[in-house]
Amino acid sequence: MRLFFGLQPDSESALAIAAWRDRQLPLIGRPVPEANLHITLAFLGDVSAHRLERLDQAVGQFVAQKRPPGEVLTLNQLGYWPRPGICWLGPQAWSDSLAGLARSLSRLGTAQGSKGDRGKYRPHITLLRGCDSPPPAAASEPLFKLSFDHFNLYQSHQGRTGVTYQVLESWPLG
Ligand code: 2AM
Repeated sequence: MRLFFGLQPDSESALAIAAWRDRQLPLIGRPVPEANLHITLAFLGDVSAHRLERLDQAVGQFVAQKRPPGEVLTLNQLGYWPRPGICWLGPQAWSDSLAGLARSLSRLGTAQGSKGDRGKYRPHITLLRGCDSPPPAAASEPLFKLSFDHFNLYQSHQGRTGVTYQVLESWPLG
């Protein structure tokens, strides 16, 4: 099963972000469907189904012990990564608690056989995929303030018409 942990923008924010993108950015790549907009906390990749229950339990224990706080992110920076070819929206700064949560979830995934993702954590929402050039500066700067009171474990399904993300489990923040 292809899994990742992430934060889901509330539906009003997702709508506003997609509308901003569609108005402000030229079509230099494939727009991510509004329903798929999310912030990855930790990408696990393939984890076998029989490890899922253990992963669930381990995350439940971690949350009960550490009580990770709620998070507020101000998304005001547009970025471009040439290698995956994505254009993204992210915060300029984020809390140590968010970086710590991402690191802990990645470790809990590795303990259940995930190969993980070794890069440095940088929260972002991918807006466009398949971009071979950076986006031009937008006429209206993005500014979205998002609050998160839970995080999710998602399963990624690759279908004929594209990818869909299914929430398998959620845990509270704060
Ligand atoms: P991205 O948005 O920057 O592409 C589900 O695939 C999520 O996990 C995506 O948001 C993706 O980030 C993230 N992810 C992180 N590392 C990945 C990898 N090696 N392969 C695919 N997705 C990855």
